Amino acid sequence: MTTVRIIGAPTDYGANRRGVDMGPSAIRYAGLADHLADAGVDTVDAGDLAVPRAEERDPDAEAPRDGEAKFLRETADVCRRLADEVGGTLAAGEVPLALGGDHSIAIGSLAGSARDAEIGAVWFDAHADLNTPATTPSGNVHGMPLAAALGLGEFAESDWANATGLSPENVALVGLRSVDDAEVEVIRDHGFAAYTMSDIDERGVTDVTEEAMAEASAGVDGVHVSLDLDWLDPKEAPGVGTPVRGGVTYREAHSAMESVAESDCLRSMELVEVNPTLDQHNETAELATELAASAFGKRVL
Ligand code: B3U
Ligand code: MN
Ligand code: MN
Repeated sequence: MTTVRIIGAPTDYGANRRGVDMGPSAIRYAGLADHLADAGVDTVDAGDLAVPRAEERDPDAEAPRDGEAKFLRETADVCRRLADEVGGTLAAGEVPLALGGDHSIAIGSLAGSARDAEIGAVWFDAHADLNTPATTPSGNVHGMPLAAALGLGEFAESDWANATGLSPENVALVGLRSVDDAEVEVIRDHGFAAYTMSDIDERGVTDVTEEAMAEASAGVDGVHVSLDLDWLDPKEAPGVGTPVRGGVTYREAHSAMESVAESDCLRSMELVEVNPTLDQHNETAELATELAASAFGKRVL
């Protein structure tokens, strides 16, 4: 039987709003372990990484200039430790499920997942997360994790961000609807498989997800699935820091996660950007747990 190891990464260093650090608690409280049991997997909870609160850090110690990455040193510290947890989980024959926290944690998940392997990544997100410290409009690292893992721009020389086992041919982005100009260029230059909401409207979410999983898994050991809850429409998932109208519905999200399970190449996963301070009755956290269960194979019959 598959064993899923739950690893909490309660960081909000990479986000523009506080509160997303409470995501791991909210997701556990929503019944993650029970939902995963329904999917027929065993779970082990590794607890949370220790993450000092942002207020305890001196914001002036490393104040970024306009557009630079904020809290990059703190993010590197969290991601190094998360990469060790994720890498160790895989080495022990278990499947890591990281709970954010903001999307910057994906830098650690990807580094850990790609430690001794070639991997692909499928990015379910309204955003492309392909900014670098040079192109970011916000300074927020949660807009950069895919660029960091691919070693783009300033991340090329990084000893903690660049996941060398992940190559651009095995990256697919699904559900795009808020992409910065610099990110459009990166997508074009690298030829990523990138599916917008229009593609989902035209082709259906199952078709698109099956193709994304096939592209990401071609010739590699397995696929990391990164699920940013702002992929869903804000009506379904109000508890996120950067909601964008026009996202997928509850049913579409489940269909996509069922396609993830059917692809049978899920290697590691993360649930990110759940912000309980913006949520209604924990419904975004509940949705995250249900979607994880679908991705790990839960079915009605
Ligand atoms: N692309 C913008 C906005 C953004 C990206 N990811 C989130 N927001 N959650 C940026 O700041 O890089
Ligand atoms: Mn994201
Ligand atoms: Mn997003």
